[in-house]
Amino acid sequence: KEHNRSIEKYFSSIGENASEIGRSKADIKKDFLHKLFYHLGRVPALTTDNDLYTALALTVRDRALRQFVRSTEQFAEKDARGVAYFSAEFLPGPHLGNNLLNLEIMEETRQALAELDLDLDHILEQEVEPGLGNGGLGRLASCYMNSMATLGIPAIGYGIRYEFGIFKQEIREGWQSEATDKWLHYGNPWEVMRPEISYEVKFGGRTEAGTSKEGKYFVEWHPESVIKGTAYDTPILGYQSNGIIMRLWKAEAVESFDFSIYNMGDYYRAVEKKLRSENITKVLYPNDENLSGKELRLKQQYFFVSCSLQDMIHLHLLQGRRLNEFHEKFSVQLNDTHPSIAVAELMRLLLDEHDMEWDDAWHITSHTFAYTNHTLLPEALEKWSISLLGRILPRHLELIYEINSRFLEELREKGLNGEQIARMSLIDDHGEQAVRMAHLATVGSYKVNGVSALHSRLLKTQVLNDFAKLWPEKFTNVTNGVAHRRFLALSNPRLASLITEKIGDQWLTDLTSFRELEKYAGDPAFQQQWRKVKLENKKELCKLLAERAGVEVDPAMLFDVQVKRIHEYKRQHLKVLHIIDLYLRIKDGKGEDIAASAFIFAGKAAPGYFMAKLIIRLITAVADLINNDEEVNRKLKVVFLPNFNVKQAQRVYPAADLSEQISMAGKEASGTGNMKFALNGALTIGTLDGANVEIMEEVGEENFFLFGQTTEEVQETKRKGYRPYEFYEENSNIRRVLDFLVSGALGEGDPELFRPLFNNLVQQDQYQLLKDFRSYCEKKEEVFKLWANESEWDRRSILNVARMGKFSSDRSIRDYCENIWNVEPVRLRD
Ligand code: B1H
Repeated sequence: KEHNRSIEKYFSSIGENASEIGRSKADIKKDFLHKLFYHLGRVPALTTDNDLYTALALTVRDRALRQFVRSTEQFAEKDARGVAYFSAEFLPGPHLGNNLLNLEIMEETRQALAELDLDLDHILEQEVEPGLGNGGLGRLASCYMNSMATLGIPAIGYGIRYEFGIFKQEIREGWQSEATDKWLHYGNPWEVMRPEISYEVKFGGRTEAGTSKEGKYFVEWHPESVIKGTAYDTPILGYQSNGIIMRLWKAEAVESFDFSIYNMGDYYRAVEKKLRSENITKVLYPNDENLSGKELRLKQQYFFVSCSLQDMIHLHLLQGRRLNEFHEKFSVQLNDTHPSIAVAELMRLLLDEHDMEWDDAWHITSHTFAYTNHTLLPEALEKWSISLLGRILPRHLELIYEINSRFLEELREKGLNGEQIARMSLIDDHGEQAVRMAHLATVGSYKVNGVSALHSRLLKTQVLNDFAKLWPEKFTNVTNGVAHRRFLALSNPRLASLITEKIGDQWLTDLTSFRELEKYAGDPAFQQQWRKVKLENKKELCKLLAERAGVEVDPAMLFDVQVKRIHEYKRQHLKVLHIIDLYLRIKDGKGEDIAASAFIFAGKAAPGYFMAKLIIRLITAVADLINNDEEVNRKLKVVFLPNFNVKQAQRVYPAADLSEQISMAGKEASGTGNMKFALNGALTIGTLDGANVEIMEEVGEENFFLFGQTTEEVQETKRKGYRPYEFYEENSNIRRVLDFLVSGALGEGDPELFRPLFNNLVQQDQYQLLKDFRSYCEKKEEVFKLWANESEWDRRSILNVARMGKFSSDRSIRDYCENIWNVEPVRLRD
């Protein structure tokens, strides 16, 4: 402690003496130049755009780290209970703009740069975002990081530092092609490498049981290999004060990597094997709700979970606490089952490495974890085969068997029958034996939640029904939310200032204050300002569409937008079928009632998901046909915007008039894009699925374009034996559109190109597009009619925004704190 005195003195001066790291224009300018010359070593003539970006990022990172250091000190002082958010995915989006917003130095920075003849917007454009997630699940984790920081929750996010994130999507001859995402190519100014924070993670080998001299049973794991995980910390800011970190682990070889290579003379073979071990954190699996069951994926999951738990135990003991109170000091939130091997890993650490007895270890473990389920899709429910688990994690397989046998015994004592017990077992005995990770997570957690009211209800009544009956109090709901500071204040500055002019800026920390906008919804002058903002945003998006997709769009058109991962259940092709229907009507000379519309799509398809890729091909084929047809293209445009990511998303939501949320009811767990659109003033056309239900409840049925079957109706249709072919035969509209798919009019004249889609819709139509088609088309007629009534459209748009208060991730995090974490926000001193 003694030798730290002067450092401590300096630390507290950082807090007291604001000029140490100033927020004024002059301070920012001075620090920026300092970074440019002394950190990057650049002479002015050779300075690149990336240098300017990096220098500014480093300037801002200093300020972000200051917030983090101060928050951490205060959390420690209070000895507060904290949260560890375990997630295999994070999608933070560009950091720079968001950090400037949260530090409230956007304008000072803009001016400081202007004095140097530099343009902040141009510098912001340079940032390559970390694409360390697939879609909604990863983005949710990042929204939650911002809200936890804002609310003063002692929290840390743990994940994987993938060297290559989600692939870069390019469109070649109408098809998706994938390029590697080299996001680290120019370096990453936001992270701090922590070489001293590293842990060893074991893989493979065998276990050996024994009894100690004192007569204690123990198990030793003799692994085949060991890998080192090193921490990389990125500060994540909350609004106005607090900072927390996202700690991502990178895999590195250790010297004694492979115990089977005894012959140290075989240097090259040893090095080669070592290098292979670094593959663990090379690349993000791009599958999204479509599992691959790959060995490397299991290793990734275990790797980051083991590093994170070891780190937590280390911190806990460092603070002089006893391991028995681990669960009193931490709550660990499992973001889906991807980190659920943590249940077995914490047991292993407590039993094998810290000599605890089973009952104590189980008490701690089952009071530490809470599990969020994000999907009911059967193909996305993780299972790991016993043979793979036994080979990679032999000790964990033993522990899972032991957890299971104790659990099943409990069920027997409760009088459950054999069928029920088999259904609930952690081991699936159908076909190749496998561990059901959702069951492991449920048994090992003290709370389980879904991500919208509907989804949580379906989770309890269907997928985890047996568990919900056994432990009703374990199950709860936390409806998702979005970081409204990023997705409104930062990305839609025009709307943000218009709103602030009217109602003040308290909405930045309390989105429910948007209610005050309701009284202006019918005000013609306000409506006009509202409309003007939207138009300006649309003009900007038009530039992007021209640049990235080569399509010229008239900003006066109705911007009808569907952006999300491409998935059959999300039904992008339902929208396409409707576009074809409109096209054919116009060709027939019957298009008077159709509003001039730009149909905008964006989203990635999993590289191995044939149908999803074919849907992209269909969109680009329809776009080619329509955009090049002089008879139609003043009325309709179709655009596929390539490589949808957070950066693009921030330009799309502010410009949308209509938000498409058209999944088959019961399939979309929540959706979060639906919230971002409505927050930016788009009206929604949607089914009663996921959080759409709650959005409609909030904004009012009369301000929402509802169509399609309910979840119950969908299930009833299926139960009665759905025959899509009957719709094809009986509905001439549907027949005309489907026949068009295989007529040779699309995609270079090959009538077979879209045959698989045609066949699928006519024969199975798992997601009941044909059943919902008529209802969707009818709702679109209503949309067109309303679009003609500008002032009524604007009124509803304003009401939508005014009633979005519930969907801030600040509210979600408060729900987690109250219902799950039992964590109190710490009010921070500045
Ligand atoms: C969601 C996933 C997901 N649910 C597996 N499940 C993955 C599953 O790489 N994998 O293996 C990746 C992602 N993602 C989404 O979560 C839901 O579909 C959305 O409805 C929801 O809004 C989002 C956040 O809760």
